[in-house]
Amino acid sequence: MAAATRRLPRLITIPFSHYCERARWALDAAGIAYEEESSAPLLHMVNVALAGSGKGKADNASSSLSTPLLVLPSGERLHDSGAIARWAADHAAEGSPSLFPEALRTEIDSVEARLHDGVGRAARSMAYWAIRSPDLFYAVTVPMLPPSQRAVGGLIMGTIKPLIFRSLGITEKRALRSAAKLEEEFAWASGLLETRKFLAGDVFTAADATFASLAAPVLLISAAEGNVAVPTYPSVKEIDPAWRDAVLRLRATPAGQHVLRMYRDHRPALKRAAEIDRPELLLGGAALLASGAVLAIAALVWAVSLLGRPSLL
Ligand SMILES: N[C@@H](CCC(=O)N[C@@H](CS)C(=O)NCC(=O)O)C(=O)O
Repeated sequence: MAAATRRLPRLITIPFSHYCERARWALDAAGIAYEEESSAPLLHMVNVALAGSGKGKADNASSSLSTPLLVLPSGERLHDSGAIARWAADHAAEGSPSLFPEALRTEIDSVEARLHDGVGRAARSMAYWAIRSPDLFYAVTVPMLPPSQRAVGGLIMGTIKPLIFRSLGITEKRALRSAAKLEEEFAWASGLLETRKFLAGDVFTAADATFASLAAPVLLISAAEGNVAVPTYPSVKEIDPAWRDAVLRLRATPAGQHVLRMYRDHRPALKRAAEIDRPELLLGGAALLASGAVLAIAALVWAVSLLGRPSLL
């Protein structure tokens, strides 16, 4: 469908990304129907570029082609999960509860800012590490891809996995640091919950939805526990024993229990009206990989030729 004739907002995602889940939850809660166009990491760059955006740069582990990206029917683009959540609240369907009650806006902003940087990044490192075995990695990611990519999902994710791990610097050491950071952030959130029922006050707000979305890949929130959008996480029993304890410890904290409650009681049904599959992204991704390989070879040839010139030594 041509961009000009689209009537629904288009949410461009990496389907298992927790920042994308934050945006999706906000749209679902606001009762806003949308189309989701998802792709594997790397291919998302092609998709975001084709959508005419390259402006997401909200943390140093995200590129300017980050997801989620919301393309509005007017052509306007929102390229950050927080901006999407605020837009959704401002355009909520009649009768939908507001996730940003006016009286709590300042508190929500401050809780969310801490969650975005603290929980979001640490959760990504720890979760990727915990599912690093090929079997788990494919079981979580491949079924979430659109059909054209799922058909060659093993090949795509097998090629992309080392690139993801290298670009995000995911190692055991980083995962251990992330687990320690998450314990700190969960202790902070548990502290907030000693004096209030929810993270920003006594009602459910965007702060709770954000915390739950960003923590879901670490706590391995399952479909049976209310994870309607990313139902592919393994059970705690399936991950390697070294990480199982860390997950169970986080789940058992008041903050972890809060996340479980948020998914059980507050994760709305999906308002997604359609899932768009764009097979042409596969070609774009192959072209991206091929040009990366050509550049790497050219750089190597250049470096070798420099070393070979005595005048430059
Ligand atoms: N601040 C951004 C962060 C988004 C982000 O880091 N997205 C990840 C998905 S987990 C992504 O698209 N990474 C790939 C990239 O940055 O190109 C937001 O909240 O939307």
